[in-house]
Amino acid sequence: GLENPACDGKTVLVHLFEWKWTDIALECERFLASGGYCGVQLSPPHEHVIITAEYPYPWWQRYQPVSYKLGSRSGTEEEFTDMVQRCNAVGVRIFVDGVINHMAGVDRQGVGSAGSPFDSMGDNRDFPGVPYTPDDFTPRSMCNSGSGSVDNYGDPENVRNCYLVGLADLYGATDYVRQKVAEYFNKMIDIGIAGFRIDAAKHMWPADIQAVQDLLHDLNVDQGFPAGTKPFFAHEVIDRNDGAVTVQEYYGLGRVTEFRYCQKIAWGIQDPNQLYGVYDPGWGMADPDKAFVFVDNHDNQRGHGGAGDTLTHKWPHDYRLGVAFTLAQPYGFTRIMSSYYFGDDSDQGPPHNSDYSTANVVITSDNQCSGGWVCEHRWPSIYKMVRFRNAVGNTNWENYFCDGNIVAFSRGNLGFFAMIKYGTMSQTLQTGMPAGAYEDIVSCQTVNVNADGTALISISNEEEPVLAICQGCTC
Ligand code: LM2
Ligand code: CA
Repeated sequence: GLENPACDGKTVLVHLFEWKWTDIALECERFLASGGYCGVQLSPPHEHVIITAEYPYPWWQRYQPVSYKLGSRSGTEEEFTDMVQRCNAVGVRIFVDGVINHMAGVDRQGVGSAGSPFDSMGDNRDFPGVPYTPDDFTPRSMCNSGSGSVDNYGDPENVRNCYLVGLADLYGATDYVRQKVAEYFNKMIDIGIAGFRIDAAKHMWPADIQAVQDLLHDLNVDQGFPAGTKPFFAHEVIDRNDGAVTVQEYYGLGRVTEFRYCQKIAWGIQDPNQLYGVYDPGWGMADPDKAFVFVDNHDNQRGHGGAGDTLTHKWPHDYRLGVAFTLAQPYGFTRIMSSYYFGDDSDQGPPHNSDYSTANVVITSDNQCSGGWVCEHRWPSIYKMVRFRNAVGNTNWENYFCDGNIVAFSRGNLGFFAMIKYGTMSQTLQTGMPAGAYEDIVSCQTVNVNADGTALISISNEEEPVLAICQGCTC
């Protein structure tokens, strides 16, 4: 379940949440290419509202589009293009967070991040930067809620035709809206991006998304994509068995976010006996070749959409285990979260300079980040497991072992993974691997596999209690 035609056999994306384009270009060149990452999910690149009054520049201002100009808190169109070209040059692909369900909230007016005026107050729907006018928004008569906002997740019409948290809902059934969105997407495809995360896909009709996808260009061959490659899609559908809209409705459009995985992995790290059932089709979870899987995302790590039972960087020990396990097991196409530090304040924006412009990412001498950036994607047991996932491909998991504390399994005969929740271990286990000496890619210690496939498996680092060997992998 790992296919992404834009990824050339690589199997993991990283979301560099709120990073500037200039920093992402550098990160492609200095780390991601050699780290084995297929690509980067960006924060939304479109022009967005700038919020200062009720809160200074919250991260979520970027989920309120003003136009499709490529001028945002992360940088200009020139910087965007330079990033895409430099990342493609080192084989790292760029995936855009597309916010196309809505524009700014109905309590907003002013000037956006690229200088476009807009007025979305009350019944006004004026977005000259696109341009959109009131005709381009879902008629109020199509929404059956008293407030005009989504308030009944049991009713698909309410979910798709009403205004999500008061955000002016685009009328995606119209040719004009479809064309404007496709124009925006095609511009970025022509620059050289590889695909999209579709924000709030649950709040759009699948047929309207399909109509946009039908208008899209193939990926840019001059940027190294094979001829005839369609853009990759991950549709954000928050389905936790708690509403009328299911991920299955979006199968025809690409991959779908699997938020039940976030719960399942958190429960499984809590009680390792539950880990083997982390993919549970009986629970409605998306098919392996449709699921887009992650331990946490920018919303649920801070109590926004789909939150509850979520592991994050705030519990580094358990988080490492959760991400390492996720990368080791076969289910889904995976995305790693890369965060900035925040306290109890779920509105707080990224690290910033005195004028609130986003701060540079700082790389330390031990290849980690500082300056307020967490960079989970550089944590050793995380990025090394990216290599493992690439190496084991589509193999099955076999030789599963769990004693409630140690969890171990092989991936065909290409790789073997072990982790321990508490304490250290030294135990003989079946690795499923051909006899020979391998290097544990996490600790760099040697693992000797015997002729019968068994090996003495030792984990002594309680901070990074993960061991992985794979064919063709070195530490
Ligand atoms: C998403 N997926 O479906 C994003 O992942 C999520 O981060 C977005 O919400 C949401 N959909 C809309 O794109 C975030 C944030 C909300 C925030 C919106 C819009 O989680 O809290 O809503 O972005 O910026 C904010 C205020 C809300 C207000 C609204 C409209 O928090 O109180 O509603 O703006 O002004 C009156
Ligand atoms: Ca909608």
